[in-house]
Amino acid sequence: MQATPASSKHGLAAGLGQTPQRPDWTIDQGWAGYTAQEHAVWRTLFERQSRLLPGRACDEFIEGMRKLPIGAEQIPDFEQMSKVLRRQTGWEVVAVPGLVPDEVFFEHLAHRRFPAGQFIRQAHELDYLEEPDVFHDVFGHVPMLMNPVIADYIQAYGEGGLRAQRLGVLDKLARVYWYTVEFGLVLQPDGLRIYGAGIVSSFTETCFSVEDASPNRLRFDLARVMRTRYRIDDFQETYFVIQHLDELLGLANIDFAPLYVRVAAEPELEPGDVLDVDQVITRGTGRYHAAKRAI
Ligand code: HBI
Ligand code: FE
Repeated sequence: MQATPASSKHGLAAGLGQTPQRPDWTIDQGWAGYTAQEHAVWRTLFERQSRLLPGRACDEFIEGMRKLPIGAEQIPDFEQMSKVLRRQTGWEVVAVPGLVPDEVFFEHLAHRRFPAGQFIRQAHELDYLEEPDVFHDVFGHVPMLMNPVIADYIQAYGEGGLRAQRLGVLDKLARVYWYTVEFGLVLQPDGLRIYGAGIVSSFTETCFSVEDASPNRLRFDLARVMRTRYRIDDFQETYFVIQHLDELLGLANIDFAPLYVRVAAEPELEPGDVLDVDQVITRGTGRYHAAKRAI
């Protein structure tokens, strides 16, 4: 979920500080070891989001969640979830201590293994944490992995990430992931809905992204997104909107190489920029981020 660890607020993210137990950085989830307090934090987060999401999360998210053994009572057991996930889209969930090196992350995704943080945030940091915990990864990402289009798209992202690293353009591809898998919106017949895990697992950003007047909401365009920087420590200034999840599958079949060349020749864009060529769905007031800059 976060940008490359080096760019996270406090230098190397906690997860990367440790030396890995295994070369692929996976660990045992150790489900029996979760304390009552940790299950209680899960319950608080789960119940808050579950009240917010109907009418705000996309139908595919609600449907995916319904089919999974994920409930309010306890932190889900990854093996039990993986049994359902494998049958549905061939994915499984593996436990990791936190952020793992990019190439390890991509290697897992390319083989339909989703690395999910084993730890859960503390009760005093419900609304912001530096790196993806089990609530962000499991509640935010796993339901969408039940959807065949997203399942194929994220595997393609893994394969693309390994290529992008070799080409030295990982930052461009990471923006595509960020503005879709993490912070993407989709236009349903009954209105704007969330499919991005970073939003759907965030109590405050869920409403901000689809209801607040502050952010821009622009029609998704691949080259445009590749040029656009993003925020890692606050709400997004711009959300990119696709017409249907199938649009992402189209991306999985594009040869990014010529696109990387074209984008490299164009200036990078700030998160709040709006271009004349943009298809604007709502033009934001920018009030939220302006107020923060004013402090
Ligand atoms: N590691 N566990 C974990 N989860 C992530 O979302 C993640 C990561 N490492 C790298 C990373 N994301 C991003 O830097 C890449 O998507 C570029
Ligand atoms: Fe994430």
